[in-house]
Amino acid sequence: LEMEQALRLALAEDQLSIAFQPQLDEGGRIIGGEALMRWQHPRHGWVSPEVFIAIAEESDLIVELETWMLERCCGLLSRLPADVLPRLSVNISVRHFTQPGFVEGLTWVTGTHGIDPARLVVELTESIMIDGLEDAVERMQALKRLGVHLALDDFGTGFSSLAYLKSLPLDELKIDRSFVSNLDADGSDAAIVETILAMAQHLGIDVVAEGVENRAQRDFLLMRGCRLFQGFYFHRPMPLEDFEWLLAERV
Ligand code: G
Ligand code: G
Ligand code: MN
Ligand code: NA
Repeated sequence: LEMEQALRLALAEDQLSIAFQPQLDEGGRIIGGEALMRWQHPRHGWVSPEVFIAIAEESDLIVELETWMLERCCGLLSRLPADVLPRLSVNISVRHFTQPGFVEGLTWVTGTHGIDPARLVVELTESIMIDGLEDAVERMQALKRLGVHLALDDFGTGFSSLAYLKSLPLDELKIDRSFVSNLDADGSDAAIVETILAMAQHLGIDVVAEGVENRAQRDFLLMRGCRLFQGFYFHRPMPLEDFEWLLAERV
């Protein structure tokens, strides 16, 4: 509870920031970025998002944090033309996703900033199916009507049922980095990644490989049809200023 209070204060007192990790196509061109929340506590320093996101998710505080995040990201999208920054991905927790008014909120924030909703990628995890597949599909369809793009994050680590995939209105799958990191060492993870890529191709869903840390992993993925990449091999998450420099360099 103490931490929750500190986090509320952090939001009010401007201790939160956003790190951006570029996403690249097969030619090395930056096609977007993932926005990741950061918290620098005045005394304790950087607090891991694994820790503070989990605490925020215990209450509606996560809704406030992600609303702040969406506001910032839509602001950035409106400031940068689509040829400089085609898209931005934002993580949305299941608690926020199932909140009444979530779709209305997104409609409002994209509308007030005058951005094309298709430039916003909403990253969800398999936990959105916690209340059942039908509820999740219904909510996702409402988002699709607004025009935002939908990605399934950490794919392969949750439910891991492939059957539901065809019922979800997804634009993108993000292969969890645990599979990518074992590509060199582990034959079975290579098989899993190949299967995910083949399946996504059949379903017409884009795949982003996360956690790409070396060239061997990139080459393996590329040879099997992966076209979108994110990971330390290319860029680490970085402050907005650096991200904008990088984008300016590329144009
Ligand atoms: O950012 P890494 O850089 O350490 O992020 C750790 C975890 O925190 C990841 O699983 C990431 O998805 C999550 N995360 C970062 N920002 C947000 C956010 O705004 N909302 C949610 N739900 N998760 C976030
Ligand atoms: O769960 P989600 O995919 O949203 O989390 C993104 C997390 O992955 C962030 O913590 C980010 O810092 C981390 N990340 C991004 N690229 C790499 C990578 O190449 N290697 C590792 N180990 N982590 C990465
Ligand atoms: Mn993510
Ligand atoms: Na992920």
